[in-house]
Amino acid sequence: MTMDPEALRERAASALLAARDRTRLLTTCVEEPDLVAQHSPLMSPLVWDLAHIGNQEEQWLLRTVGGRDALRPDIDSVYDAFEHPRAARPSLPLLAPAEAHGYVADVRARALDILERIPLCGGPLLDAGFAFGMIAQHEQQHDETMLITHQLRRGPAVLTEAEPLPALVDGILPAEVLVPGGPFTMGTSTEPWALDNERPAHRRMVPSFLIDTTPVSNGAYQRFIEDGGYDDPRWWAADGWAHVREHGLHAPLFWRREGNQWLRRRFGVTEPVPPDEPVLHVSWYEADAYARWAGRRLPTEAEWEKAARHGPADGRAMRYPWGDEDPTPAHANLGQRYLRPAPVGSYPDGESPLGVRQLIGDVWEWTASDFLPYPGFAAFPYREYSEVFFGSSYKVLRGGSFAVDPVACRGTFRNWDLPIRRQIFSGFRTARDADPVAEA
Ligand code: AVJ
Ligand code: FE
Repeated sequence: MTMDPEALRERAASALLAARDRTRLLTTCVEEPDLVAQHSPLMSPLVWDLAHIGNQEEQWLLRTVGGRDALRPDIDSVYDAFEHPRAARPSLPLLAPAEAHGYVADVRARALDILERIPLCGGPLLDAGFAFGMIAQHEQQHDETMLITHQLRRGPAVLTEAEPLPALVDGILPAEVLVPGGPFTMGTSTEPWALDNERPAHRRMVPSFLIDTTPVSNGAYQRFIEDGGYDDPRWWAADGWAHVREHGLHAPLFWRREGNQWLRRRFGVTEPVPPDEPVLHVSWYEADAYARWAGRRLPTEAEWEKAARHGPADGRAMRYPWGDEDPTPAHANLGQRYLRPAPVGSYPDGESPLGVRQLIGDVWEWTASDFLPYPGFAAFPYREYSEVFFGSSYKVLRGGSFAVDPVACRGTFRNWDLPIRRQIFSGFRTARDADPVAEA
C-alpha cells in the first residue's frame, strides 16, 4: 500500500473514529449499574474496558508517539491488564462511567491533534501510521470483548440489528475443497498495520489436504450431540474429557434443551437454535472432539491460511480469500453489522479461488495449532501483545467473527485463547489429509 501522507492520516483518523463510535454504542446502551457490574468472572466490567482503551491510547499515542507529558499516570496500574486478572477488576478504584467517558474523549482529542502534526514516516511506530492503526485495532478488539460481555449479561436485550442478514441465494455446495500440496507464503512483511505475531512472511510446505467448504453448522453439531458425542471419551483429548466431565458440559455455551428442541440465548433473546448457522460458542476441546467424531481433524494454522490466501493460479499470497481488496459488506460478515453469523454457504463474493467460503467473518475458527512465533519473529512494540502468550497453552483461532471490525481482520491475522474458552465468538471447520491415491 503506497499512500500519500494525507490519505494515510485520513485512514488513521477514520479507523479511530469508527472504533470510537462502536465503543460509545457498547457503553451507552446500558445504564450505569450495568457498566460497573461484573457480568461474568471471565470478563472485566465494561467501564474497565472503556478506560483501558483510553489509557492504552494515552500511553502509545500521547506519550510515546507525541512525546507529551502523562495525563493520568496515576491510573496506569489500574488499567494494566497484566497487574490485575479480570476477576479482580471490579474491586479496583475504577474511574466512574462519566469520568471514564471524559478521559477517553480528552485522550482522543489530543491524539487527533498529534496525528495532524506528526510525520507518518521515520520509524516503525510512525511508518504508514502504524501506532494509530495499532490503537484503532486495540480499541476494536476491546469492543469485541465488550460485545462478549453483553452476550454474558442477563436481562432484556439492548442491542438490535439494523437489517436482516442477506438472503442465501446459492445452490448446494461441495462439502469439502481440495487444496493442492506445495509451498506457500505464510504471514506478511508488507501489510502496514499487521501486528508483530503476523510477521514476517516466510515459506511453508503444506501437503495436499481437504477442508470444509463452510464452517460446521449447528445442525451438524447437533448430530454429534445426539450421537452421544459428549459421553464418549473416544472423541476427546484427555484434558478436554476431564473438563467436560468436571463441568457437566453437554452442548455449546448458551444452549438449553426444552422438550426435544434446542434453544439458545443470544443478546437477551431466547430462540430456537438455527440449524443452518455456523456453530458458535464452542471450546477448542469441543471442536476437536466433533472433528474426530466426524472422522476428520481441525486444520492446522498453516492449512487454514493457505486455504484463505494462496492463489493457486500464480502462487501469490493474497490479503483476503477474494483478493487484495479491503472487505466490503458483500465479502464477509464483519463489524457487528449483525449480531450473529450468517448461514453456512453465505457470501459467495467472499469465497477463495478454490471455493472455500466464510473464511473471513462469521465465526472465529479454532485451528489445531498452538500459538507460536514465526521464524524471525520480533516483539513489537511491546512483548505483552503476543510474545508472553507463545507456547503450548494457547490455541490459534483464525478468520474473525461477525464481531470483528475489518481494521482488525486480515488473512494473516492471528487470535489465540485457552482450549477451554467458549464465551468468545468461536466456531470451526474441519479438514483431512488428501487421499494419496486420488492425487496420483
Ligand atoms: C488478541 C484478542 C487475545 O483481548 O486478550 C487487547 C487482544 N491485547 N489488549 C486480548 C488485546 C491487549 C487480545 N487477543
Ligand atoms: Fe487491551
